[in-house]
Amino acid sequence: MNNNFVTAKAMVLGICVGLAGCGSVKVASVEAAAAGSDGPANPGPPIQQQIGDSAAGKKVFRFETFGNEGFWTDALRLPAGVKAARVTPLKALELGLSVDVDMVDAATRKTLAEQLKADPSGRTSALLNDPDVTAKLINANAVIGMPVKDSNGDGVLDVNNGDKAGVACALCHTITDGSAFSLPNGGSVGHRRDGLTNHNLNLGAILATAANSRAFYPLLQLALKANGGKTFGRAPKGLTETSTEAEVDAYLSNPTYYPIGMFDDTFDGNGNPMHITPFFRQDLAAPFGSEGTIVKLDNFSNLVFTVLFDPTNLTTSGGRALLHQLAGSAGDEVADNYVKVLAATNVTGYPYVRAPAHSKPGSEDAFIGIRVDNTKLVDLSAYVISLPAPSGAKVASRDFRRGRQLFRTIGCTECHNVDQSKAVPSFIVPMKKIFPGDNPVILAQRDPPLNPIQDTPGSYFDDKMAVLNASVRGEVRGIALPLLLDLARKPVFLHDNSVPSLESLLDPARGSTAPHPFYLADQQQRKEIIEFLRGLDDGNMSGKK
Ligand code: HEC
Ligand code: HEC
Ligand SMILES: [Ca+2]
Ligand SMILES: [Ca+2]
Ligand SMILES: [Ca+2]
Ligand SMILES: [Ca+2]
Repeated sequence: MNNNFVTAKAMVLGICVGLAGCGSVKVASVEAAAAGSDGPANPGPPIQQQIGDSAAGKKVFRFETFGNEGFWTDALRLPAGVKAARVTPLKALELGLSVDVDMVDAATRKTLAEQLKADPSGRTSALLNDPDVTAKLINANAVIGMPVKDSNGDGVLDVNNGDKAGVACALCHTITDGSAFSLPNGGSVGHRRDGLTNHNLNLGAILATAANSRAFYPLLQLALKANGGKTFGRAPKGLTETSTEAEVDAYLSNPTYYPIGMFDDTFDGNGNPMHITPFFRQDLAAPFGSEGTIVKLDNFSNLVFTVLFDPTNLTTSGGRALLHQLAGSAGDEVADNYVKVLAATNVTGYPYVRAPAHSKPGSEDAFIGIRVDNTKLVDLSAYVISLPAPSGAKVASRDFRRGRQLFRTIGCTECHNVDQSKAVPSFIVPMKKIFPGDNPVILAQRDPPLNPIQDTPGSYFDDKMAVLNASVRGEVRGIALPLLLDLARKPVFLHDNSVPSLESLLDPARGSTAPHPFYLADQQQRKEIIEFLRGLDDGNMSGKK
């Protein structure tokens, strides 16, 4: 205990190393931390969500598209690309896609089980190597997150004969229990486990498989004239409105540029994919987005449905207004170029997701001025709030307890709660505090409340926040607190995937100016706190397991 105390004190001071705001850390809070605390003294205002019917919300989560199958099938042409590339079920699993075994017909299930018995790796399974089976699985709505609609109204689902496939929340936010099959580092076949992050999803490669990946233009890493042709992101060169399909595919399918388990959800022309976050217990997670832009869950969902699942909506007057507000002439250029790309690739009849005009265009309720059916949005909220967190890993109770005590005493609770059944603190951790090496260059001024567009060269950590950040709602540019749940399953850490393990996250070797520079020098203590983190769930805090 005494030992811990000394380390604790040194540690709290250690956290300050390299922090510009270090001088302003109050002595009182240092002492409180040394004595041990369960969470930040001022966690910020509690955030309430509007909720509807969770049973109805389950359908929304799994199958609702609001018409985005028009974008995915006619503009991006994903099913055509899957067909042309003769994607086998095994290949689909390698891309990280999952299959809902409950949607697969009994005969196919039986054949698969027999073939897996003969070769548990699945490599020689005739079924898993047959591209026609891929279409069959898609048509059965068994490929998770790619719902097929009876677009031609003939009562049959067939994506190769007039029907369209879209995208639902489940694509990124569901895995299976792998009860029928699980491909190492890939997808699985089994019963759905909604809300859990699909860490193996290779979205970049999936998007590249589409026949017209250029239709994803606003969400690619671009070089814009308004920015003097400069680009930022993980690729050395930005794409343009005249980049070929092959060039776009080369960007998307390179995991160095578009890492696995990540999605670039910002239409800012920057290549800034971020790791998919958990989507269970969303009553605990606000504000939403790693940068905390959005306070209400239904508003976040509306943005996903209206813009991310059909980015052609960015070419509407509401979409253009948002792009202009966020990025001025660069935003206008994205919209203008996007129209050119869509014309050059014969995309017509867009936007596909249409929704009524909202009374507060530009607010977080309707960033581009439209809002899909509110009942479905709040039903969805009810469902993802009802989804339980998975149980923490089984860890040695002695380590768990010692790790928890360390967590309480070395400064972690300046930001995080110990008890993960409590909502995360709602404040935004300012960039300089979470990333002392932040040293941004101002790229453009904007109208208040928006902060200037800025970027720290040489780091990806701040890229997500360059254009879109919590200054939209008058908050600072920084990072929102994450759920510390399901951590044992996480292969990489921090929103930008920059840290390969918990061991590395907490190892002072990363240095005092790195993102999240909160360390334990003692290896044994590091091990204990890691066991605590891995063991965390939303029910084990009082149980003192
Ligand atoms: C293509 C992959 C993908 C799909 C599909 C997807 N999401 Fe996400 N989702 C992400 C990523 C990546 C993040 C992390 C965003 C960040 O860090 O800012 C995320 C984060 C979120 C968050 C924030 C959670 C938090 O704790 O901050 C919410 C809310 C959310 N998604 C809702 C939805 C809804 C609703 C749908 C369906 C309409 C959906 N998502 C579909 C990739 C996806
Ligand atoms: C100044 C506030 C602050 C302090 C102090 C702090 N954290 Fe964090 N922590 C954050 C924020 C914000 C994130 C999200 C960062 C991101 O995703 O980029 C985070 C992320 C994490 C993650 C990664 C979660 C994930 O899903 O990748 C872990 C684990 C973690 N913190 C543990 C700790 C531990 C252990 C300590 C004490 C040694 C600590 N934190 C101290 C603010 C803080
Ligand atoms: Ca049909
Ligand atoms: Ca392609
Ligand atoms: Ca982006
Ligand atoms: Ca940067």
